[in-house]
Amino acid sequence: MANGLPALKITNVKTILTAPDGIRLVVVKVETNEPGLYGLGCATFTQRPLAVATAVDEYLKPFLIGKDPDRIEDIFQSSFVSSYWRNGPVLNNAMSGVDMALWDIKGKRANMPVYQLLGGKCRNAVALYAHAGGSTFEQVGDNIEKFMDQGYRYVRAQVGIPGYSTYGSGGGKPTGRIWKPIDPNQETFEPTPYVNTVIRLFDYLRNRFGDDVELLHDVHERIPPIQAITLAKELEKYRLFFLEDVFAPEDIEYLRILRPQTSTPIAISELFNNAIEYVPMIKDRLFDFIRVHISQIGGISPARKLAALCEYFNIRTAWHGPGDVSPVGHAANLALDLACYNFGIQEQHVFGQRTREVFPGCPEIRDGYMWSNELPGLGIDIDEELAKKFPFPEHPLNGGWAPIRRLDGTVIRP
Ligand code: GCO
Ligand code: MG
Repeated sequence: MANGLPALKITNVKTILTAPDGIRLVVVKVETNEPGLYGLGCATFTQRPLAVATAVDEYLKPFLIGKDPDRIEDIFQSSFVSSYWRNGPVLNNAMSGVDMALWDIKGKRANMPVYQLLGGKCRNAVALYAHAGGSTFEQVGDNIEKFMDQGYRYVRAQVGIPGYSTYGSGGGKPTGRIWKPIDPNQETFEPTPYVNTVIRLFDYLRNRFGDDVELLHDVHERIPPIQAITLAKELEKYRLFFLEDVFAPEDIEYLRILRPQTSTPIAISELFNNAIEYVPMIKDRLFDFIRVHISQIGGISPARKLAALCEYFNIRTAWHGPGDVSPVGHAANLALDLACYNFGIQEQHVFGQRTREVFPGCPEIRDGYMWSNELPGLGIDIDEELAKKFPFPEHPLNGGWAPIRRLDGTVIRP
């Protein structure tokens, strides 16, 4: 620390784009002037990955080179305002790549896993929920049973709706009349058959399993708010662990109408980017589980504050954990899950062999739990040469989503 200036400096910031299992992942690597000392962060916004790469490579890199990587909070706050306009998914993901990498570096410097820097373990391992889908109730039930046999106490149940494209499950065995869309080539969804089928699904599952398993469901913001309220009320008797994304972010004020009507536990927020979307909802206790996608809000720094805020309102964490969170992002989820008292549940994604080879140290999943490998930092690395062998797959929309429409052709929320 000569002349009061830091000896340790950021020397490079770069994005690594890779898709070992076909899912577009964006990882940021922050390098320092200390040989071998670098950090990794997740910046995966799988529908717009190239926009995030531009934000990192063209804007954050020149802003950060020469800065002290120990000043995580200062780097977060100054990057946040360096674009003046802020809080969007692209810039938040770019900042998350850097923020997680800085926590990784600090952990390596301290020779401690990141969960230690956050206060140490509140629990030995992190309970996971698995995804069980199927085109019939029996298939969904059989898949739930398989997970229970592997030690899972929490399972998300999604069933295909005949004739429609359904989130979380393919197919759907026709049981009644199938209405044809005006345009036969479009992906179609109708809310009413979905709501009716899901209510029957949970009736079937509770009859089959009694109280042996905790059940979850993701509505994926697809239905009109008043039907979502009906669904939440009807499902109350099946005692879900949580019902996710009953409303689109644009409709969250409906939570104020839903809450007095049902005690079905509500999980929401994977689509939130901006603190003003969640802070008012938290202070009014309008949901039970915060589902934020950590890279979408800017990384570990904002997420640890959010978890602490939620703790005072007894809202539990259920950080978003699908396949389009990179293994680095899952390692960040794990660090928070272990250290935050108000942990609720963690969504799991079991990465394929290729992804595990590209990311040595990928969090271990065993007996329905995720475990820390106890390595310093986030405990995860990347084999850059191998990552290059899995470029983003060719796709007409570069990974963007095609629309889903009603029978008459009206586009809906995905
Ligand atoms: C979930 C989610 C995801 C999202 C996906 C979007 O709860 O796991 O809803 O499956 O759809 O992450 O890219
Ligand atoms: Mg979801």
